[in-house]
Amino acid sequence: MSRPKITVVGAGNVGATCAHWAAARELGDVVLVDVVEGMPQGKALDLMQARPIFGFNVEVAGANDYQATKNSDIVIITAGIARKPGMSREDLINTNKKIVSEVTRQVVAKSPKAMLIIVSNPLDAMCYVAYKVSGFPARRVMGMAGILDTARYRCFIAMQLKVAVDEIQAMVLGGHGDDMVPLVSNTNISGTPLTHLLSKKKIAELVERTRKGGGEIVSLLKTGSAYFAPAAAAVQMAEAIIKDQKRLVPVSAYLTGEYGLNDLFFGVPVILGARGIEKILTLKLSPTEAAMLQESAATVARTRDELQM
Ligand code: TXD
Repeated sequence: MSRPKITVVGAGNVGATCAHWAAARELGDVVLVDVVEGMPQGKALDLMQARPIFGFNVEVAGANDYQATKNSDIVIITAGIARKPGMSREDLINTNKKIVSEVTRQVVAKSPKAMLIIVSNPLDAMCYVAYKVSGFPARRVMGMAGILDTARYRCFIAMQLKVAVDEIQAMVLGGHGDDMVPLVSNTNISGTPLTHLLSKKKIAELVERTRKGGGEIVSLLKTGSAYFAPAAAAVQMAEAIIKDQKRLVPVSAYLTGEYGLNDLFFGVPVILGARGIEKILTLKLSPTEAAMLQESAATVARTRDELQM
């Protein structure tokens, strides 16, 4: 039996960190691909040399073409440009549309059965690009955003309440933009509703910080965007598929009528397992949350229309 094969396209901050988490967790062999000559090979070799220290036994290879990616089980696409201070995710659309189209074409030619996990921004639109270009069934194309946005939300709540992060149950839905929707009504701390523990004003502040969570890091870094938590989130998706975990997590999925939305990639709760997106769940939302979700969907639909595909 061979090990699962995970390709990561784009060996920059997020891509290299995905390779790091995936290899350290021994999810499978990893291939890092980038257009910059020598860089993916150098990072792969460096990771290979970390193996004797932490004792993980998987192969990591770097390449500038797709030969080594043949028959990948999972492909994580992080190729593209990242935001600089003052830029919105939507500002990246034209450059990243070209990059994600080209990368998808090359990936699917070598790995026709792979699951595609898209990371490049603007996220929901780039999922649409990969879906259209790949011709894959919708259950095999998905975007990483909701797990990250939820992790940020859970992290801010834990910091505020000074409790362990894994006691916080929550979900952030919607597009991966500043109008994403943290579901306050569903948030609980080991069963106790968040609304019993914090004032409305405090909760509103945490929600706002979550929505601007990516931007906060962009302004601190000044030369790029977040990558540790984004990579952890993408690798959790890969792990759920490889281990058939049936995780209930928010991911950007192709909708055909769910939540009243059509022909749109959008952050919704799904069951993630060996068949990819095995089910999309329709949650009962408060009227305010439902309205916020529709507002976020309108933004995502505008960006999709700009793609003209
Ligand atoms: O929540 C989310 N989905 C995100 C998305 C969280 C964090 C980052 N997010 C987006 O991922 C970000 O806005 C960017 O669009 C991507 C990648 O972010 P990263 O921080 O990793 O950017 P880098 O460090 O600039 O790396 C991008 C790499 C870089 O090494 C380029 O040389 C490479 O992509 N690149 C390519 N690789 C292969 N093929 C092609 N065509 C290509 N073009 C660029």
